[in-house]
Amino acid sequence: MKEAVARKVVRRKDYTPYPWEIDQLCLRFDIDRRITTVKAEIQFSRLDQAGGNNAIVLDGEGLELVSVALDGRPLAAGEFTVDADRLLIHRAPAKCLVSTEVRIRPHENTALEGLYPSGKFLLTQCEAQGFRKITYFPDRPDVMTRYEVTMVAERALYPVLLSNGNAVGNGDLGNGRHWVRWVDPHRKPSYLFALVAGDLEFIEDQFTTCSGRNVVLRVYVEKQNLDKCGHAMKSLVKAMQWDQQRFGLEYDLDIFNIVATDDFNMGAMENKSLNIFNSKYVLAKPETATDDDYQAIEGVIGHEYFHNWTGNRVTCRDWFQLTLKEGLTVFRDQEFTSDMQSRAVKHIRDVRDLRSRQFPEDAGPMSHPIRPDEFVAINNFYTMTVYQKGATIIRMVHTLLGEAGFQKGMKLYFHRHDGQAVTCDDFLAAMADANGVDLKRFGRWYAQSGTPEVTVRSEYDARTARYTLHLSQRTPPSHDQASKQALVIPFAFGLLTPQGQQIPLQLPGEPGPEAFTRLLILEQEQQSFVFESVPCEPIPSLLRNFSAPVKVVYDYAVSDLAVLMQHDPDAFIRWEAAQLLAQAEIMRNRDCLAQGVEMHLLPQLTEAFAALLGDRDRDPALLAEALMLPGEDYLAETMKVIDVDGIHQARQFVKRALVMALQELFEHVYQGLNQGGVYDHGATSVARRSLKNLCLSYLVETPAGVSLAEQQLAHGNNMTDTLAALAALVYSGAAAAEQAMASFESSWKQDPLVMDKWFVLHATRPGADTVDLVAALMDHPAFSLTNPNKVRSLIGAFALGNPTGFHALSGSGYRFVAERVIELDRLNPQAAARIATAFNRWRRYDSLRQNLMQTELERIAATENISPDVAEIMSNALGKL
Ligand code: 7MF
Ligand code: ZN
Repeated sequence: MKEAVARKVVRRKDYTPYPWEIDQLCLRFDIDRRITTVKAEIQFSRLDQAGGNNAIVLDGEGLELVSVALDGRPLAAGEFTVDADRLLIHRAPAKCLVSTEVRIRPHENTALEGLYPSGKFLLTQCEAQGFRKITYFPDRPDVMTRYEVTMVAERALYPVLLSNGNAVGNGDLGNGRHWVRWVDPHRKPSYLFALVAGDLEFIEDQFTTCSGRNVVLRVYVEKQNLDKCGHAMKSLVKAMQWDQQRFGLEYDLDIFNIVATDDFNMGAMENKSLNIFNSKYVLAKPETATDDDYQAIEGVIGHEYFHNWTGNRVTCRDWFQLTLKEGLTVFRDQEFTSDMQSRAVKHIRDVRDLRSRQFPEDAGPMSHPIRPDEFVAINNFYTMTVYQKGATIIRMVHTLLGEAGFQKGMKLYFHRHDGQAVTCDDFLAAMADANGVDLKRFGRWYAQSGTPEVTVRSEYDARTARYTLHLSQRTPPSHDQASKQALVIPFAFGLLTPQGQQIPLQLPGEPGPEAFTRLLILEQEQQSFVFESVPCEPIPSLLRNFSAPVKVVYDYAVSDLAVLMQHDPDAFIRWEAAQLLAQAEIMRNRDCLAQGVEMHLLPQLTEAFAALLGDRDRDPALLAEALMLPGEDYLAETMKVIDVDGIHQARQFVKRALVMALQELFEHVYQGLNQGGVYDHGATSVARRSLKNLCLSYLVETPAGVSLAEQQLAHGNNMTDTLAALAALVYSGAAAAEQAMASFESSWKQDPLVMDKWFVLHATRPGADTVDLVAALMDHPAFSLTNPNKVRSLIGAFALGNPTGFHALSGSGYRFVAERVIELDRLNPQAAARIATAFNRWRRYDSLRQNLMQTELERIAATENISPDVAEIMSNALGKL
């Protein structure tokens, strides 16, 4: 198997430009669910002027070729070659027109790539390599052209026919069929092509851009969802406004369409002027969507809209450059959310996500730089690393250059590269040139994988009033790279007195202190920084605002953490201090458990939490983040050999012990925030609900709390409160949980997005027996293995979000997930490969579990006709040490 995979490795260093330019692509779709005919006319011009006749290579997969013609002349057998993934025209003149006709079968397409059905309509997904499942074409992002698309379909079944750009004509064909023609004036790569055909309805709004262009905005959904589109539309208008204000970027067409579908592999897709969304990132009303859902919708709508400049106008030369558009666009959507909501809360959540999901990825067998060097299945590289770490690396550029310098760089980037397909190096060069700085060394972040560790030591000399900080960096060797270089690490730093006052920071040679926070640049393996006139032995405040994606190694005294948690000016540091206190207490109890000593809570954490709960001045949303115990996945990463059950039990113990000690305070805060009244999702109400429901998640560990949760469930008028109460009951193991889940089900069985939440709750209930329930739920009428949201909510949530269930000692969790991966792979390799990553960290567990997981990995790897997607995950997990 390994050789079979190895043969198909694509390498970044092998990039060669496509030798043809394409002036135009005319497509004609004759649409039908069973057989759709696609006619393509492609205008070729040879780029190298070599003259004579040259071969033309076109990508194509699963296409039934009806005919191929060159300059109108049908080609005979010996003049072209077709195989499983290409069409080769042997000899073509320097300027020519290639015409093809193919048949495709959308209703057989369960991979949800190319043209496929969803409900009663048809739609496309082309990123990264889905266009080749629609027609023969050079399906690579550096081939950009203008598209003219004509769609023909039965009017009754497909009244709405959408594609990119402007609708330039339509007509009736008399036989019940009609046609619509679309022209996109902007050149684009094939991955941005889209088509939608079906019986959809829309809501409409409009937006006038800064230069006075009137843009029609539409959100298309199936009829029953028309009442859930308002928030998406509002978010789109906000995103358009924000991109003008903050980045000076204006929309470039007269129409912008969004389509929502229940059947989508990922979050959403930025097709030019025809964005397609997973319905969970469009549909919302208070009764069905939580505050987090509202938040996510705004963020994802922003993300896809922002791609219009970072991705579409300037795109990627090849797929190794994916982070060029994704890291940058995630950075932009993070900034959008930060400007719209709470900057500190957004950053804390992003850091939590990065640490609990990207750090493990980077320490495992799929470790890769944000700009990878090779891949088998490109779909496997839409990763936390490319997206989230990529965004953090853009954030470091922003930190180094400041907002004004960063915007100068963006301006130059667009000035140089608008309309082009470029590389990450081009981006960095624009940033560097616009600011007259050298980012060569910084560029190592693009090439090096793994999470750097920054070890901190310090001395204080009372006699000279000098404080010396020693920083050293080291990136552990990873699966893909044995040796690592020093990186440029912007390290934001401050000092507090033991009473919590800020100390102004003065470096040697400076006439006086400059600021309370200094951005130190660590670029050598080791560097020391001296601070003058430090009046007393201080407490260091390390990596303020999480200024770089690194692990800080420093042994804080518990009393110092208490000071930082209360007094540090940086919200991230205050949060981090609370998390470190909780982490220490959970892991100490884990040790107790392992040594057979009775678990017990030390007073420091209780005192710290009491202080947080009693704090009336802070943003309740920030308090909720601080009071949330670190997750089991994050704690697991801190152990050499992961103790799944010990971590779970110790974390549960600490949670219970905290609420025992602080029950009145939790109740008091809960009651103070549970004032009822009319529901709104303004920032203040959202923040209050988050702290209230955080309190409930503790209180439910007490009998009184269980009745609070039941009352909240009975009287809640919004999904945020309802789901929080239901989750509290389920996770606490309360006897009332089962009845509550049943009645939730009967209320919501018709709503697929709400049922997803119900599946997640079942799948993530801790315990070795959860696997049986998950297996049984596969027969639930609302479940379907062909729908990615269902697969993610039930199987994905179990495999990736339920440590005690998945890692059950019997091996039943592993067996169940392996079987589902194999089953799913036949339908949807991309979805199967995602779930298969649940086994990636197998070497980090005890030998019993290692053996069980290895058996399942080998079983999957040995399956006949396993997809390249899953094969790549398996060969990495098994192959490299
Ligand atoms: C926000 O990046 C952040 C990330 C590819 C599909 C959407 O716009 C996208 C697409 C994957 C994983 C995450 C996201 C997307 C995709 C995503 C969505 C919203 N170009 Br795969
Ligand atoms: Zn994206």
